[in-house]
Amino acid sequence: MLDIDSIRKDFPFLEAGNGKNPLVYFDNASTTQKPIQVLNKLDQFYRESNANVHRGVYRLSQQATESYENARKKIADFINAKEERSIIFTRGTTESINLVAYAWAQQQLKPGDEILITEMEHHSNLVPWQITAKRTGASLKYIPLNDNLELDVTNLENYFTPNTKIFAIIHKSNSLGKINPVQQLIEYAKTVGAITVVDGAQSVPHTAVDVQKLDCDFFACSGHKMLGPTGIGILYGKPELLESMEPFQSGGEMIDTVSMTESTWNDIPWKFEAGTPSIAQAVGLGEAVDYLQNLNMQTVEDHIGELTEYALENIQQINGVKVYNQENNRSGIISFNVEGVHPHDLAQFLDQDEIAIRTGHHCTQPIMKKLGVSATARISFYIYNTKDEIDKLFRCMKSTLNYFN
Ligand code: 7TS
Repeated sequence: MLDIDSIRKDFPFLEAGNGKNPLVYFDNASTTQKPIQVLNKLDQFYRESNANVHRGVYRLSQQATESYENARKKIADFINAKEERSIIFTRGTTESINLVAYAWAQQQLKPGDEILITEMEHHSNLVPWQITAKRTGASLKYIPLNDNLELDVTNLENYFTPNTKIFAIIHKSNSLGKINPVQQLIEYAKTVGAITVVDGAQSVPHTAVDVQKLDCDFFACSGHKMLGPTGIGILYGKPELLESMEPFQSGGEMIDTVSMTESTWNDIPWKFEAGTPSIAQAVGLGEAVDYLQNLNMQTVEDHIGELTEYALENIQQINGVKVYNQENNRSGIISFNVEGVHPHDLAQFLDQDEIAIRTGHHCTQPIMKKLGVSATARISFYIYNTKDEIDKLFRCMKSTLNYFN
């Protein structure tokens, strides 16, 4: 079990509140708050060891390089990547997926090829593939959601064909909390020879991910959704694939030799890290990973699962609430609507009690279309959330609904 009292002491942000009420923060799928350990690490980096990486021979530059590369090692361990050179630092999941779309797919695909995604994707794992399809002449197909809002995995041969060259899938849905059977789908994708991309933005913060076990070709995630700073994310790629690819962006850092007419490329991962990277942010993410590992990811997952079950049980007792996707294999994220109340109005009322929930389409407009709504209210949990906070949310929701009725 997590020691929540002790964890909450690490998050001064939660104490601030609006003067009357402490903050109840239920928008963790958007971004998480940062523990004091990460804040201190960033502060210490800028105060004591700020320098650019991979350049100077002076002490500070070497220290900064060491901290930056050490963060890479921590992240490789965290997702069980076999080699550190598989870990590319990016700005986040969005940039990681774009890297694969631009530097792999747009170089490889041609008319007749197929890109396969799902109807559950965040726009970050949809729009880059639409653009890629347009540019290459490949066609974009998707695995649809069934009436239970699960991926229809019954007749996979309908979606995977010998022309499927790339299969990109969301690991855990940011609007439904659904955990997809990615391992099974990756196995299937391999039978048709497709390259596989997993959007792990919502899975890595909640559960122990093992990229070797998944055996995906690429895996993307964001630091800021797992206690780390903004501006830093990860693309994991199998080394042989990364080696075979052309660079994504170009300039300093990513080169080996440069003449006035041509250049050769640095080794991976640096071939994909053009320019000065987000150094302090990477170091901060390394600290966040240490924090999560100290808690133990299984314990983190259990805590989030327990909060989800508790919330799902209790939300049913509120009149007029419709919860989307209550079936199995979902955790951490609950989307719902209340009859007769626009989710934005609900969120504004809750905000007066310093309760932060997300409303909108959650960058998943196709899912909203499937649900037949333009927006939902969404609560999403993390390590510092408690059942008391859930009780408070539902108490406030009930009084808000009384106001409307
Ligand atoms: N993929 C998934 C599944 C996500 O949930 C998000 C962000 C992204 C990709 C993009 O991540 P970024 O760090 O590059 O922006 N999801 C959300 C959300 O649910 N609310 O705000 C951002």
